[in-house]
Amino acid sequence: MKTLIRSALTLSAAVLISVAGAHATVRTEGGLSESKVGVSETYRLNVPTEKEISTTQIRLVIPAGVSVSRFQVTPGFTRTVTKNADGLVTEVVWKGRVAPMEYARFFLQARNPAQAGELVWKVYQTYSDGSVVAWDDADPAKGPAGRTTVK
Ligand SMILES: [Cu+2]
Repeated sequence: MKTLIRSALTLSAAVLISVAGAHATVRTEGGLSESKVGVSETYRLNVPTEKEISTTQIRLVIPAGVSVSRFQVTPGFTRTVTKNADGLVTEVVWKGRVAPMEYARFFLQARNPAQAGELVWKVYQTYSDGSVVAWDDADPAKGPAGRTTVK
């Protein structure tokens, strides 16, 4: 009986840790948080569903100075792109379904800014009940934005 309780506790602790670590993130394709000035880079947006209901929409705001050129096809998702007057992609919305215990990955190719600095990637994750989780640093402890150091 003692063993059973202990393993149940260990299991719930492990679940808590994995949920806490599972934020929506933007990294390079290789999983890095840094890249180089002016190069073409492949970025990976990773979105885990952290509730008991599905994620239905993901909105990504492209940092200023980043020039998106191409998207990898993501089966099961539709994509809507917003561009500014210069033809640069400023925002991307994917609609589809990421069920509980699943994560989705979206890949895009982009040219980095010509100047060194920090890219801040804001992500807004909508669930099937209409609730939105903002990964935009509005509350950095709960919803940190994705970051890439360009140097
Ligand atoms: Cu999380």
